[in-house]
Amino acid sequence: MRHRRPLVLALLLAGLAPAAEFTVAPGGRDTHPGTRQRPFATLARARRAVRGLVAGGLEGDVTVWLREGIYELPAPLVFGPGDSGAAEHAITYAAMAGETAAVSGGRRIRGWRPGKGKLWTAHVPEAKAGTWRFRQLFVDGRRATRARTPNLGCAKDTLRLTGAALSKDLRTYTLSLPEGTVRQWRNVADVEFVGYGVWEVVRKRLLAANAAAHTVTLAPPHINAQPANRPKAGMPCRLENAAEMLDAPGEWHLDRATGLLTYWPLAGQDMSRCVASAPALTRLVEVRGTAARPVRNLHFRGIAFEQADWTLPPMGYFGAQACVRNVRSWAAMRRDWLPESRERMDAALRWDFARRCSLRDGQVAHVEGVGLALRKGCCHNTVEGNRFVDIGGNAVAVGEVINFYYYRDPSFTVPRAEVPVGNRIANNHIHHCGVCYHGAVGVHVALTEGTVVAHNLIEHLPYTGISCGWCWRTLPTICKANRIEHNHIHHVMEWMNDGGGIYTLGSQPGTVVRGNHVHDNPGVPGGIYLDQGSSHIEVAGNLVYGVRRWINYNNRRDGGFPTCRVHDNFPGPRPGGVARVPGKLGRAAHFDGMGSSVYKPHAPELEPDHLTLEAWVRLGKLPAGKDRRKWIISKNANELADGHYALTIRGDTAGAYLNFGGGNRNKADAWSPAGAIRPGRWHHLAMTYDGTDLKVYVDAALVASRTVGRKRSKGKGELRIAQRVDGFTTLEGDVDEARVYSRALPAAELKAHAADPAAASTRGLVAHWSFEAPPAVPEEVQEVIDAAGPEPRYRTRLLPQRRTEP
Ligand SMILES: [Ca+2]
Ligand SMILES: [Ca+2]
Repeated sequence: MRHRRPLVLALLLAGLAPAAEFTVAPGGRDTHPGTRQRPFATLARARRAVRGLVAGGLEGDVTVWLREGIYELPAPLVFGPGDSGAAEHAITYAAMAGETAAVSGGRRIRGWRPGKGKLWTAHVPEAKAGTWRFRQLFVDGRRATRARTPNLGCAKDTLRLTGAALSKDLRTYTLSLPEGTVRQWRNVADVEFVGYGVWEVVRKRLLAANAAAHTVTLAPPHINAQPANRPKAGMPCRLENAAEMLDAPGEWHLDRATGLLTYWPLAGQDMSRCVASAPALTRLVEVRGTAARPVRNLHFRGIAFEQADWTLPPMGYFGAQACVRNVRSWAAMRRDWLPESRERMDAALRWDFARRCSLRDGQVAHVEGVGLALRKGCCHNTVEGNRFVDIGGNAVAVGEVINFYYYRDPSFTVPRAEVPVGNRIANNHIHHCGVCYHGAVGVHVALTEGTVVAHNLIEHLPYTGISCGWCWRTLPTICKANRIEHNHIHHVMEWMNDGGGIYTLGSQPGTVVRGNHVHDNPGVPGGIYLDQGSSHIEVAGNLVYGVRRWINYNNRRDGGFPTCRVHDNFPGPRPGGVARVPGKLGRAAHFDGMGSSVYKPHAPELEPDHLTLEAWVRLGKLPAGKDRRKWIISKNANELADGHYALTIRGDTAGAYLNFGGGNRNKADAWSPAGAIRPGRWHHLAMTYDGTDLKVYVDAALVASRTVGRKRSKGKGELRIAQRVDGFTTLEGDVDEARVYSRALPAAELKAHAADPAAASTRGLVAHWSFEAPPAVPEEVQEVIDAAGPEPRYRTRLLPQRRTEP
């Protein structure tokens, strides 16, 4: 290094630190000096070159540039203290500007030949030799489906267990399946059972199958899992990984005994040209510092990390929560709280004792396990501007989960050096993750201090969006001062229940859940969920709609509830989200059947003794399914609630409800004959009540009448259009010129309305929706939407899609 001194001196005199750089390119050589003109070929070689600089003492920043291409790793890249930057000098591995560099654990699979029918095959000698057993296959960058039954995407894509029995000695686990689903599969030991519990899944290999008895036996060892997620009659499930299950386009199977890989290409895929690959590694990058020598100031920028497997353990996977699995039986675990009771799913990018490091503007994709884990002693790291997509487990996990000493010994504390402090997960786009393990979450913040999860766009996940905390009691832990703010979370909870857009656990003094925009999550309860032990948490300024329950308190019994401050939130209807379409008169509202509705708060004039509800309604298709009822206009909870009134439809019939005192006994309803409503056509619907008769009209014709003769009892609930007031069901269709009158309009008047929508009477009119202009979004609600953003705000660059979407 001595010969560089004059240069160093000159730069220092000029006020500049000397920077070093190396270049890596797929066409390079590791015997090259690593310059732009003569680049290295591998990242390991570049790391060795950087290590030389680190050993000599860094004198400036170091950058390793990755030129365009795929870097297949022979082994995980490990960055230890010898690869660390210094407090003032950063080490950065970055894709060259405008170029796409992918670091991959995958191996190309070549030699595809046409096989039987539409199948193609390739030989994988390493599989036959037992050195490579992969669980994922990607064809032109698209995840192929491990042969399964029932097939992915078919109307009934799960089976239901008809029974499950685990012997007392935990040795024999037998599951009963519907008739015709169990076969004598050739490689039965490779077949896996996947069962969907309430919020986690079970995945187990089979030991045997009995087609005649419709039963399968699971491969030991077993545990008696958490009751809600334990196999039992009625549990939705599927089976996968038998050659006999390969019966649909997109499915693949690897026969381990022969090394024969079989694939049924999707339409448009020509296997003589497609790039097929499968992961040969379970980890891609490890940052492996120690408490005494953390790895500092090390950065990864603009790089796509792709293709890592996660091997199913011999016991299989009994999910506890958020990709943490139970390895001991539920009862024993609760009795002893042993630290070894639970284990985390491993991550493709796994960091320990990383300080002020970062992962920016890159991508993590095509992983079976967790995407990125910031574990023990990771502090002040930044994960910003990345895209996480097609990940089997959690996209991002921060902090430790297994500190059962908190339960066993309340004086227990985690050594300060191990506490993850001040990590920032911001402006990432996390979507279509949890694809292999549906109990996965987008961002899992476990026991941490000062983690910031902000401005992320999180969508299309099977379970919770952001989960924060890891202790089912209110006892103090290291967990505190986390900030979950201004995230936009939608279409999560697509498979599982008992979770939400944002979910918390345990005591977390100083934690805030603020300004998040959460909507359209079908699973229950779906909004913001303060689960067991949640205490000392502030929930403010969040906008939540299109969910079953905007906030759910499961911390009432353990005393957490009174310590939380929940204020100034915006739960309720979709802000301005009801689209306008050409209507019967001017414009109409189009309701999407996904929770959009119009609401009006309670007002005394909406509770007349006599009333008329009328509206023009046009349905693209008639409601189908088990319960075909839809509420057009309704007030006061539901038909069993005191004071409820409603104009409704049920399939192709029109109807009405009234309730006089609450309960089924006090419910009155009337329904038209079948066929009253036809799809694609505007109908004028009305219900009237004159204190004696409840009547229903379709296109001004009286189609149902019922004598009730009771005085209306008045409610104080809100009124909704296109949704039953309690959110139970939502109309999909168009509604125009909806009106409420404080009198029962006679047939002649309704006839005039039906003949001329512009000529409606104003006498006794108490409410009218013409749907000409979308309602104004209140300023404070618009601020929440803008702050969270439709896209992450600070993302500098989205990697070009080199490959097809999953
Ligand atoms: Ca199949
Ligand atoms: Ca109108």
